[in-house]
Amino acid sequence: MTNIRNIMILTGAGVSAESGIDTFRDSGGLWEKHRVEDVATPEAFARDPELVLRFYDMRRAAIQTKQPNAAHAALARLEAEWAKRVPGGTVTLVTQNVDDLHDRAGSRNLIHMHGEHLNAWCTACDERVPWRAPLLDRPACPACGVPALRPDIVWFGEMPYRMEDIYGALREADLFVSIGTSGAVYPAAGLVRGARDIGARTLELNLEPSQGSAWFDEARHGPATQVVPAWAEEMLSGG
Ligand code: BV8
Repeated sequence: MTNIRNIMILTGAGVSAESGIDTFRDSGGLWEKHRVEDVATPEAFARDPELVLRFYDMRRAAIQTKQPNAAHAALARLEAEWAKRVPGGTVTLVTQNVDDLHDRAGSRNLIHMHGEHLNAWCTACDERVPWRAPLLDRPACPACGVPALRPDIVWFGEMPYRMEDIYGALREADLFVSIGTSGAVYPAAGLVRGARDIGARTLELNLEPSQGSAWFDEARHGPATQVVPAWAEEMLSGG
């Protein structure tokens, strides 16, 4: 792939599946065990905060026992080495995932558009604080002391984070790559069309065709820990 300077990468639950973190829609996925509207909406939190806090306490504890996999590592390496191969070139990683595996793998130019498990958000003073412990027992906010902490997660009906930064990087992209996502949730699922509109090449790396696969110039199907390192190596070796 020649004359590619700026790469935008969008990841979803599929990139963390081989680290043992449940995806959402696959069989046995999170949404099979819980109705979205019962656990991932502001209305659900108002209606039954205990159910929602227990759901996120379970997932927050679980990710702390998991490790980044070869796909996370390959994306961090691509980011670290791309500018050496293409002076001034950029790699922007936008993730829908709320786990910290991209961060632990070393990705830096990283946008968590749907929030992070390892942060808590105080609805009294609007502070976001690093958080690893449960929230079910309604602990006091370390900043203002009010017991008003909620998961720092973008729920359905809430505006995703840093959309201006995401659209800004999309406008500069020469290549848009979607990895491990079903393309079911917006505005994330609409980014590939934005990429096409500005003339960027589009590539899907996924276990199977996603709901948006028609929008991609190219698709490579297989487990992320296999297709992502091969693609990253190809990009870094000028393939
Ligand atoms: C909003 C945090 C206003 C919570 C999440 C337009 C049309 C229709 C509906 C809408 C629309 N615009 C907005 C909506 C409503 C809604 C929406 O999209 N609903 C859907 C269900 C139709 N969107 C919203 O509410 C969004 N907010 O719109 O605000 C707004 C915004 C902007 C501008 C103006 C107004 C907020 C959405 C965010 C909700 N929060 N996460 C939590 O995690 O608990 S979404 C959550 O679900 C994830 O973050 C992710 O985004 C999505 C799950 O999708 P994936 O990550 O793709 O996972 P999935 O399991 O589905 O697929 C996994 C894929 O991996 C599969 O394809 C599988 O084949 C593959 N795979 C599996 N194993 C592997 C693999 N691939 C490779 N290797 C493997 N080993």
